[in-house]
Amino acid sequence: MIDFSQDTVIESLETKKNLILQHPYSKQYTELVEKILNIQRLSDEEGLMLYQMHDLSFLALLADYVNFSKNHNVVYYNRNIHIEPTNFCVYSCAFCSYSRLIKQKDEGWKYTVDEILEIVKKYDNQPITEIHITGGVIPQQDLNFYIELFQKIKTHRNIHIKALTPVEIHYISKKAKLSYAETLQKLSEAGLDSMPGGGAEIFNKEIREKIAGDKCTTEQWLEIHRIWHSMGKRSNATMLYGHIETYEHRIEHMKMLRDLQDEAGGFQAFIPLKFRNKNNQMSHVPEVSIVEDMKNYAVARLYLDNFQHIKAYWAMLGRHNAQIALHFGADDLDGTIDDTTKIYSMAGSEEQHPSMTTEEIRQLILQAKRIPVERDTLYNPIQN
Ligand code: V47
Ligand code: SF4
Repeated sequence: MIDFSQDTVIESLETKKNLILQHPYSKQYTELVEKILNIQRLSDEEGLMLYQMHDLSFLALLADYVNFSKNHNVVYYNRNIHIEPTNFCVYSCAFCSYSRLIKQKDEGWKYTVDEILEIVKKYDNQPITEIHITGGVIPQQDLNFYIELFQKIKTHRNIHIKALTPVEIHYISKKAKLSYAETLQKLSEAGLDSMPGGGAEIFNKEIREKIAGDKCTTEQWLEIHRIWHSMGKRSNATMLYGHIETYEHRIEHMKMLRDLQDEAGGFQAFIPLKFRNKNNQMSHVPEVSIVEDMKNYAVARLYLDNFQHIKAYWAMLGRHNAQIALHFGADDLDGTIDDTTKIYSMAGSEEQHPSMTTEEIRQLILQAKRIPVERDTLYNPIQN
């Protein structure tokens, strides 16, 4: 357990509250501010109102207040690696810079179970606590492939496996002619511990149709997480923002997540993913500004009252921008990664070889005047 001094927490919350009340915007938004200070749920209209505010300093104060009341001064990170079993994909999402169609066979990779095991073995002497496994979707990497993979990893090393989004679960369960529940049960028995948040993109039907029309639907994405949570398991949720969606679509997306969280309760972190426009079918769509990114973190923190953690995924945002996000409601930076993911470097992220030592992550957090805490995937602090 992390030891928080109650006095410090109350004193600092008071200070933060006073800063908010002294801000000129407080007089303009009395009702909204009162709700936020009392940690009450915001309506969709209030969520939109936040998106329409121009003053970043006010949003930062509000989001920081709510984050502080939930997570105090702590910022979490973990030691993890990613494994992307293939970048071939039967789907063709317009924003994806990474996938290759099966016919483009010279441009991609497709690992066997044993090749993946060799990657895992490279980390035998390193204290990583999580392997994050997700990638393209192909017929060869079916349910049996993942069952064998998870069993072999677990036999080799007892490490948390966070793997497979609903996009993959939907595909492999259809192919195996099993229900989602049966598929998830088999994967869980093989060693799947939790699910990452990918594949959510944007839930609005029309926009989803345009950017990710051929993969699992919004309802299927939500249903798979619902079943997973009913098994007592945990997962994350993402939102791909800053492309052709509107603020209304973002609120609609977060509303669906908030409702599911009320019902099923297994989401740990919400992870806004900024659309990066290099090398994909949507390269003509400009990327949004850092101002927009920070606003989005703040609104997510304020609107998603039943999510404990908001993750600023530094591999996507760039480490220095992620550091700033810690003042806009984010309390998690994700992990060390060790240059094991290509999704964002191929889409043009400033992090072309995402890798940080724990010392570097801790420094980023300390520079932001927060307390770094290493966690495992389920947010248990790790004592070093
Ligand atoms: O679903 C793909 C996104 C996601 C682009 O749960 C893009 O801890 C922006 O979900 N621009 C996969 N985004 C990554 C993911 C994730 C990452 C880190 C941590 C966790 C977690 C989950 O990446 C996809 C898609 O939304 N993505 N291409 C792009 N051009
Ligand atoms: Fe395939 Fe995922 Fe890329 Fe879509 S985002 S094309 S499902 S790898």
